[in-house]
Amino acid sequence: MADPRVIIVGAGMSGLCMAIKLRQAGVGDITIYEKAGAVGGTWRDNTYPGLTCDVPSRFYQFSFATNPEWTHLYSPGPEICAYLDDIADRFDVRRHIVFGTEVTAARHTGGRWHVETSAGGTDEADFLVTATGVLHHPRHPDIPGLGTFAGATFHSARWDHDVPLRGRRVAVVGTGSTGVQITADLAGTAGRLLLFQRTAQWILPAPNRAYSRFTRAAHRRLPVLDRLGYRWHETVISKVLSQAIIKPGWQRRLIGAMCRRNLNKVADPDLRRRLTPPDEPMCKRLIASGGFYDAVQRDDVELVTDTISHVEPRGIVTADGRLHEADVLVLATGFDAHAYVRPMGLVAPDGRTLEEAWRDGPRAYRTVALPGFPNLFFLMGPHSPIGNYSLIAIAEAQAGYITGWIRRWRAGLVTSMAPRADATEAYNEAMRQAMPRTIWTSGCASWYLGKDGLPELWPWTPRDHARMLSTPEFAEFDVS
Ligand code: N01
Repeated sequence: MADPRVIIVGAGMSGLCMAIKLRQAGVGDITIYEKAGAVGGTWRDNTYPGLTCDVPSRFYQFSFATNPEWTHLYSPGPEICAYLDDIADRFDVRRHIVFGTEVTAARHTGGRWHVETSAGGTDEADFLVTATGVLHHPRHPDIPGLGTFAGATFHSARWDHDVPLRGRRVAVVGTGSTGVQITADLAGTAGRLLLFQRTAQWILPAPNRAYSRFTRAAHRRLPVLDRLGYRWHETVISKVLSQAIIKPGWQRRLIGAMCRRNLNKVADPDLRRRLTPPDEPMCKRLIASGGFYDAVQRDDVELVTDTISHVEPRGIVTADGRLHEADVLVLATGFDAHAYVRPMGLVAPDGRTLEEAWRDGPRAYRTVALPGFPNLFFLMGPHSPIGNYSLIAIAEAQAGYITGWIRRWRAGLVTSMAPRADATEAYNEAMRQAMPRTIWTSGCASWYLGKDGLPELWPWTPRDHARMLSTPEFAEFDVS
């Protein structure tokens, strides 16, 4: 049996998952190119204060490598990063990783993918798998005068830990999951915290309880508890939150009521009014936080809801002409979620580029493959079910599916495979038909929406996604 050569781009959670699945299938000729110097992807890049995964730890982990040592219901970011670092060694995939090397281009010619790297090198492989993440490119707001600010300015995903915050005036722009977590954590440390909110967001109450030493010892001794914990959280999220998002029903009413009740914790009617979102709960990605409303009611925290006019050296000026003086300016303004895979330039055998294929927005076959681009697979590709769910579970389903195709190559059944254009179009049309039932189309702006105004998310349950990927439809592929 010939051993296929596989190049994986990115050593974040999903790249590691892919490599592990391949190794478990007996595929050993793997290279993972990672542009940074460490594994962990988003959990390596994001180090802001308060960084916590808002999916429970017992579910936000590999099903085949559960960790009894989680310290909290919701894991702090550094713990997840350490977990992924450990996984790279435990499953012996670190030796496949080439650090500090970015794949800049890849072209499919002569039946193989030919790859160019930032180091000036070239490589080739039978399969190319991109594991480049979703929220990777920080979005810098277009605020006039931003560059004139006299203090330190940085994006939340590029936190500058050399900048002292204790006792200083910190301005945070943005109230997405990131801005909310930063606010809950920095309140009380910063001398004064100014939170600039453009659109209020709904917040699901999520107090983060610590696991006792007893609980951890019990999980260490009885691995079945880890498995039960995984199954429990997966079931609750799948049966309640995922259902609430994709269709009307009691789940949607329940989550909405929980968010509205949570907002009532804000005692001051004017502050409560300003924190009341104009849209439905879950229209934007739902935020989960235990401490935000307490933080924002503190005397040393100010919620600013006037539109930002510009930045000047001393601080931020709002449309009412008021200058909000600050020493540090944090941009919690999110990411370019649609820059999937790019700027890497991919070229199909017929010369078509990925940029051309995705001119109207990223589209794929079943989230993992693209017509005309043989032996190319995506992890976290277009329309993956990434909202309020464990991305690790999704990566496992996708990596399992991709491994299935690589096994067939290895068995000599196929050498080239790409989904058919008509099957891809039928699948995308079914998604478009299903979108109006989802909460994302109920009227709000969010990073979920693509160029055509439609959500770039999976409109069914993550369990449906896993089911879909469990059985490859050979008839929907052009193979040779
Ligand atoms: O980014 P966002 P994020 N002037 O795009 C505001 C994941 N995540 O980094 O709503 C003023 O959600 C913008 O305002 P508006 C998670 O998937 C996961 O917070 O557009 N404000 C908004 O308030 C999440 O969804 C965890 O009106 C401006 C904010 O900036 C995703 O990352 C933790 C502005 C951006 O919110 C992104 O979250 C953290 C401007 N010019 C993040 N431009 C977990 O726990 C933008 N804004 C797993």
